[in-house]
Amino acid sequence: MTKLLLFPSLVAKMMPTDYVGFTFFVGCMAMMAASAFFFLSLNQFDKKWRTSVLVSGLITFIAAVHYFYMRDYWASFGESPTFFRYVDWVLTVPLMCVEFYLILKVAGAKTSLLWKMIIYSLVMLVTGYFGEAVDPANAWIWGLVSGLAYFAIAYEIWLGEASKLAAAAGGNVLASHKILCWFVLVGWAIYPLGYMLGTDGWYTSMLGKGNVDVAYNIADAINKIGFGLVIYNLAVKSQKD
Ligand SMILES: *C/C=C(C)/C=C/C=C(C)/C=C/C1=C(C)CCCC1(C)C
Repeated sequence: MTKLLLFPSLVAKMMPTDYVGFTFFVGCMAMMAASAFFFLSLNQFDKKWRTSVLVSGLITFIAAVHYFYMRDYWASFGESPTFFRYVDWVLTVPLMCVEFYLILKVAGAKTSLLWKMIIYSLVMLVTGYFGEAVDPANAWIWGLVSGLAYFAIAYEIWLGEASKLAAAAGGNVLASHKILCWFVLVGWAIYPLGYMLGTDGWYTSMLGKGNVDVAYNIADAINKIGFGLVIYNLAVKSQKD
């Protein structure tokens, strides 16, 4: 008893078999290291590219802070930190839309394109949150609406206005835009899969249940850090030409 009072535990225990906790821990470190990398590289870029790389760093930095919260939340309660997860996404996914807008500005991208993509992403995330946290009994309906908004984003960048701007820009911008498009189509597809593993719906009999956080943590590392590195590479290349 006295021992408890003298040494209050400030850090939760992590079991060696807690692979969910492990991915949260690694997520913290990866997001922090990536942020340091992007921020410390800023000086090498001129003004035009500095903003884009700065946004890459902000995305991983915002995620790093949320990962520290989520890691502790998981360690303390053994529950999915759904609320912090969605706060993180609501901040970082619109910033990824900003990245698309910033690189397409050379071809004359307008803020209306940016707002359109931000609104799609907010619809995608708010309906996803409802399905996971507010009205899980109807998870598949919320997930479907969310999926439609996701589809709208993918359509915009692959075939819509954004793709036309990328084609007009050509060169390095077009090449990088294409890679980012693949991130959205393949990397982002991990999220709805995680959602289906974590909620109950008609798909549960086929997919079974799994840990939603492992899927989300892996997807975040791929998408946030990978996305940032594509922008970083584009900045390095464009500055050389
Ligand atoms: C850094 C965080 C990123 C890139 C998060 C992306 C999240 C998604 C693409 C989530 C999509 C969802 C669906 C398409 C349907 C089910 C609900 C969501 C929110 C998991």
